[in-house]
Amino acid sequence: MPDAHLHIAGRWRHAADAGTRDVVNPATGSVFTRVDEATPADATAAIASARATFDDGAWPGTPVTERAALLRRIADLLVLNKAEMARIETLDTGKTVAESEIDMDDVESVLRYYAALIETESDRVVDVGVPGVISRVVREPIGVCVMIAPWNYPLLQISWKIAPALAAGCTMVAKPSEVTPLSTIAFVELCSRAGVPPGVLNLVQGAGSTLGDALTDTDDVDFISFTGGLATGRIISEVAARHVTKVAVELGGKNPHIVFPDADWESSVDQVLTGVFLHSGQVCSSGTRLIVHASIADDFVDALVAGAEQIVMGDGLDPASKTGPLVSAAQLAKMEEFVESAKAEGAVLRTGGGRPDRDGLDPAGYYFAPTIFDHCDATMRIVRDETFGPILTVERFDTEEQALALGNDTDYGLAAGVRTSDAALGERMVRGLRHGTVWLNDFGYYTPAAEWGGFGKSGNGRELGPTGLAEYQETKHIWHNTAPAPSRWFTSTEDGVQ
Ligand code: TXE
Repeated sequence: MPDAHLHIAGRWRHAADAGTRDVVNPATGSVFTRVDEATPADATAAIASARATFDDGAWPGTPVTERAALLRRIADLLVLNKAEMARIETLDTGKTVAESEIDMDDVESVLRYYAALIETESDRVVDVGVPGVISRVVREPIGVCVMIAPWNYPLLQISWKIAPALAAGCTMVAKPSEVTPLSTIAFVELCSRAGVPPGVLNLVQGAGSTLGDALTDTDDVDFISFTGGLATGRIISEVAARHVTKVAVELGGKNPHIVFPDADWESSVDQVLTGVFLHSGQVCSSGTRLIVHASIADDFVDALVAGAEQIVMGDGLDPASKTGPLVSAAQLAKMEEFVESAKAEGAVLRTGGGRPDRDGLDPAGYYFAPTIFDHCDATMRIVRDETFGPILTVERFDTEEQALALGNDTDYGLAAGVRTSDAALGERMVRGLRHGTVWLNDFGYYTPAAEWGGFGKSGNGRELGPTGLAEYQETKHIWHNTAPAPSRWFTSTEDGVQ
């Protein structure tokens, strides 16, 4: 890790006012390091660096093969440093090292995916039917990009932005969450070592509330890619609209997991549990809403309660831990508040609901037990709002139509799961569900080659896949007349106008 944490114009710097922020280990609640906290002036300097580097033209004009090779060198360096990067991610987020290692593998995959994709891109030739005219549509980098990322998958989420932006030839300013800055700092250092030119990838640290305007309320930015909460997404979209800046926002979800009575029992119990309790539920695609057929609901919920109570919770650095604490005291307080509101609304608490009663957990860590509320309905706040924690709600249905209606009864639309052994029923459901990703007899998986993003208030734009690259590009139509001749529109001899 560098000893200064802002990266502007190729140099590591401290904040203009020398300010810093404490970084807390969620497993212990204690401060273990500090990072520089940028001022708005630092953020403006970072934007200026990205703007000047883009406008200079050297980086956007770099041959595609060189940009692809650079992405692969970053991936190679990440692999070499995987253990340390995973440890940093765990210290910062609380997630288990096994999860952090999977995150690093996924970051590697996205880098290699966009390296390969950019090499296969070609111009589109358009036959305009005019002799001598060569017409083609080319893609060019969109320009200066601002990337604002959340704390649940700090490096993974920002890599979904940095990898396609580098592939496309953009310059950028990245801002990780102030809660989890460390892995992005370490990653930007790897990028520099791999040869990312100065000014291409700038980095600032700090709270969105202080840096947000400097990063978004400007004409110097061409694209803002944001992943985070709905309230922040709204603010950023409004600010960007004033500048007609393109925006893509991923704003989480309230994701249904629908279980029909003919679903495979063992995998359904297993995946409903992992779907909601992995990473203590701090996953935008977490399957927090179980929608289960009434005929199996009681037995199914009993099996889930038994499974939830066996989940080994602990410090993410302990290899025995299967899930870690919540990321912050604020998230813990939010879960406690959700539990109270669910009880007040009449949901039945079956397990969890507070701090886990287990030996060995640091009392100052932000642990919250896997929690299941039965007998919920879609009017309850616990069912409508994104909790972003380990809370499963249970709703029951009798007919296919009811299941579909419940699955779509959400303001969000990021992800959904359906479980049935009837292929025709499954296909009807996956086509009927208004969500950006739908799993049939699986849950939670993704690939860098397929688009990720949401319907409804889960946001707009897509990450990953070819669309995730296109977000960082402009298209340009080039009309080249190889045999120019006058059109004589205004000089026609027939009109006698010579
Ligand atoms: O998010 P914020 P928070 C959801 C989840 C969570 C809630 C709030 O429900 O409980 O959002 O989390 C930056 N201009 N998700 O408060 O504030 C901020 O610094 C520019 C879903 O942590 O949206 C951070 O880098 N930037 C989600 C990023 O926005 C601003 C993942 C996200 O923080 C800003 C995380 C501003 N005005 C939370 N204000 C998902 N989609 O996966 C804040 N930021």
